[in-house]
Amino acid sequence: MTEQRFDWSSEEIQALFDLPFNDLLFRAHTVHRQNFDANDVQVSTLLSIKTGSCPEDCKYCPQSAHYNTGLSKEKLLEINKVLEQAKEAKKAGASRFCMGAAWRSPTERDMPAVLNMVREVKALGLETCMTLGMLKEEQAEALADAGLDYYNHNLDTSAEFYGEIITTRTYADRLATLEQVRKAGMKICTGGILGMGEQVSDRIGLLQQLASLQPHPESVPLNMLVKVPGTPMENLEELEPLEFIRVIAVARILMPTSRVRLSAGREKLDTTAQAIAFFAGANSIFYGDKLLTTGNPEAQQDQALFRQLGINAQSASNSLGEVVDEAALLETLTTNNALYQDAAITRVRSSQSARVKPCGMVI
Ligand code: SAM
Ligand code: DTB
Ligand code: SF4
Repeated sequence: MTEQRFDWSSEEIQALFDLPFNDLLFRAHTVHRQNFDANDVQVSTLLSIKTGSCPEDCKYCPQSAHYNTGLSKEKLLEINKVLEQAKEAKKAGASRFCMGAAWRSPTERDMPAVLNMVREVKALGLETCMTLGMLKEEQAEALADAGLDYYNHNLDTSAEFYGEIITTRTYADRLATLEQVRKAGMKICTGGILGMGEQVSDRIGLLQQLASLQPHPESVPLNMLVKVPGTPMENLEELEPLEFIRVIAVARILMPTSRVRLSAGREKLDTTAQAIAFFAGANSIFYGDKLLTTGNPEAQQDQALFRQLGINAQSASNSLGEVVDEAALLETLTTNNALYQDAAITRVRSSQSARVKPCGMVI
């Protein structure tokens, strides 16, 4: 394992950004291999449990009530709808189910329903993650007691640039919630968005802040801005994929044992760019055709990508240590899921050597 550091200076991080691309990639991939199976990628599926009309003014977000993006206001989803989606996600191969709400913070009235979602989704054998906005100490404790594994709360950018993106809360508010999450004993999922018009110094500031968290966040989602019409960021210049990959590589070097997630924006990355991102150290993705309100590559497309690259999807049952029942899996694939009724089934039937993951993802 690589030594973990929490005191990276901005000059040291700048020096990594300044490396020739091949040197940076070689270094990041070396760190990656020292700490992970380089062909293993964790897959999470997202569900928006409460969509739209958020009081916050995050300039990138289609769900902010400050902008007209055509989203209709929705109530908190009922538990049965959440469980339906969670079961589908598990069947399709996700190991973690991430539930997101367009809230500044959850109200006391919302908490019982949210806690119930955590308990019920966990009972399906999935890891659980929620992103609900700012948390008070008691709320973080209640989520942890219900069995929530991860809490997502992104820092989004540097402290310096933050005020240009969001005015309704502060960077310090964000850090305070992460502190509560840690204190309650949950794992932290925190990262940012690239392509919001930030300088390289802001990317450095974000990564430096993330890498100063002790221990490092278990999960670091790096999102490429999804430019949604109606938001103030809809016409920003497209982020160059190689610049995005550079950020992934530096994140891998700074936080050697964290899962770095190639998050929103994958629809804009072709197969080659995604392959390089995995080489640079990304080892987690959002899987399923929808993020919260915007699109994501189709599951079938990701399965093809994983097959092509020889990537193994870390699965729910894997993480629970269950044994694979290939007959049951084949039954699931043939009867329940149109997604797999082509090459995947042929592979399971015809080949002893087909790498069938316990989750049902055939690659
Ligand atoms: N309201 C909660 C919050 O802000 O923490 C949870 C939901 S919010 C949609 C979760 C994260 O999604 C944000 O922190 C941001 O990083 C990401 N996000 C939102 N809109 C995005 C966009 N257009 N492109 C990329 N990432 C986005
Ligand atoms: C994260 O870092 N990215 C996800 C998740 N955490 C909650 C959200 C991406 C949202 C993209 C815009 C949308 O679909 O609404
Ligand atoms: Fe609300 Fe979260 Fe969107 Fe900001 S990012 S507007 S807090 S849903």
